[in-house]
Amino acid sequence: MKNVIELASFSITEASRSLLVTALFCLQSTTTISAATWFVSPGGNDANPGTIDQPFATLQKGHDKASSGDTVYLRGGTYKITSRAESKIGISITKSGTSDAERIYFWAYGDERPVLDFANLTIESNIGAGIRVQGKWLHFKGIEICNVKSQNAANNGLWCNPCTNNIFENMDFHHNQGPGLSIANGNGGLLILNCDAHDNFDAAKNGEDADGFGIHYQTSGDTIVLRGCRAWWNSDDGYDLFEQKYPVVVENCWAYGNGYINEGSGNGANGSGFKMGNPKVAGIRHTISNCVSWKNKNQGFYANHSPGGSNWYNNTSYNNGTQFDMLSDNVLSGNLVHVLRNNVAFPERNRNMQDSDTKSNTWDLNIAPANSDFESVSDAGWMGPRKPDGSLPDIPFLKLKTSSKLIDKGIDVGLPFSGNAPDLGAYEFGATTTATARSFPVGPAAAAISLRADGISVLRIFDLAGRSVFTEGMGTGFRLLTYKSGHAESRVQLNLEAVLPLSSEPLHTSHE
Ligand SMILES: [Ca+2]
Ligand SMILES: [Ca+2]
Ligand SMILES: [Ca+2]
Repeated sequence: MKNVIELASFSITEASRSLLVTALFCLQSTTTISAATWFVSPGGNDANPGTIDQPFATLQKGHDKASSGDTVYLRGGTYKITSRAESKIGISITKSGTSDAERIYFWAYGDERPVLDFANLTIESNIGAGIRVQGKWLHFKGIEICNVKSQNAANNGLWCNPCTNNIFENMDFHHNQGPGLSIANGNGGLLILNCDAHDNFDAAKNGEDADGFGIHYQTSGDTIVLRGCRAWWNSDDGYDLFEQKYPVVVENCWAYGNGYINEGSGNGANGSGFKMGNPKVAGIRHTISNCVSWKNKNQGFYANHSPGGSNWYNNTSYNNGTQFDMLSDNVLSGNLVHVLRNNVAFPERNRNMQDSDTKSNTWDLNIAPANSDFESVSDAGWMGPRKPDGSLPDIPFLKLKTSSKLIDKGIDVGLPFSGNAPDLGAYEFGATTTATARSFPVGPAAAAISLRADGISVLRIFDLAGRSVFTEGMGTGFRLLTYKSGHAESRVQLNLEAVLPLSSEPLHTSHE
């Protein structure tokens, strides 16, 4: 049974000015009577009832008990995985949710960090996985997946195949002997948000298959979005769309040092940061925007023989073997050309640009970026902890200085900008906030939004036991209602999306 209760409604009046200002704020609540909450802990027992005081021991058990709408919380600590669901699969996730508002939630509990360590598990080789996901409408959040082994080929950290309508958020896929996160087939509609993939290396294949993030073989359905992800020291490529036959959106992601192993000291295989090519089918136009790629062995941004072009907007390529390489085996023309706008190649070292529609990039404008154009060319801190909302750490690396000659030299491609025109590269000068899209489904829960004395509005979410499981400041200028669920059995689903203006002017909100 399900009914919808009105939580709060707001009207938002945006600050006027000629800046592009967009704001979207929505808050929804649905009540699902039957949703259950299950707990899993490294010290638990699968014979337990799965409560917070008597938790299960394995994610597999939590999954096996869960139904659509349920939440399976993983407590922090290391789970040594020692039994397998199938000969090639450690943990098998086959159940599905029913909709965006009623997923099955496999979440780290609060700020705790569960680590699924497969080092002691033998699984057969060749497209096996630590975890295989086949269900739909699932949401994984806050879980580390590492040390998946393989004897004579590559095995994935997490392999989602077929993969449809799932969310992977704040996950970390590392030190697996194959791709970190591998997506294959299915109907897309995925959000891969604020995830990391690093140090994946398939020694048995000389590193040829271990990409950080791989997305492949989808032919129909809905868009897959990667946002806020990092990929580094993967033996093959950071992000690879090999044989992906449906457009993908990659935005605000980083790639560093791919093609190298052993924390950068050893040689891996291909070594592209963003390998956005599909060598088989023309007319698959991916969009890659606001991404930063640096010190990868080979290309920063690479089209990988694709017979059709993609859109490359406002990316920064720094000190890669090659910066932008639009290699195709065909001569591209008409609507199959690559479209490159507002990108930075620092230094210019591009290849195979002859079939591209390229305007307002550093190389078109004869701008040679220099260290003095940036707040810093040191990447110190890039691997550091993410911000509380899961977004990438805020570091000065490759952000523009006041005096930078890259400011306002771009053209409008539909992305937010400040000043008179878009800047070149991944970071707009003067941008004070970044876009976030978040979802906060929790077990039987309450939420409160309040205004702190300093004017920062704060969203807090509590579980049934009254524990605060989420707290986040949401900036100034919001005046929001306070809500607390009166229904002990209700599930609160908060969908929050706030795209704040690239302006120092606050948003003004009032409730109706
Ligand atoms: Ca390869
Ligand atoms: Ca690859
Ligand atoms: Ca600007």
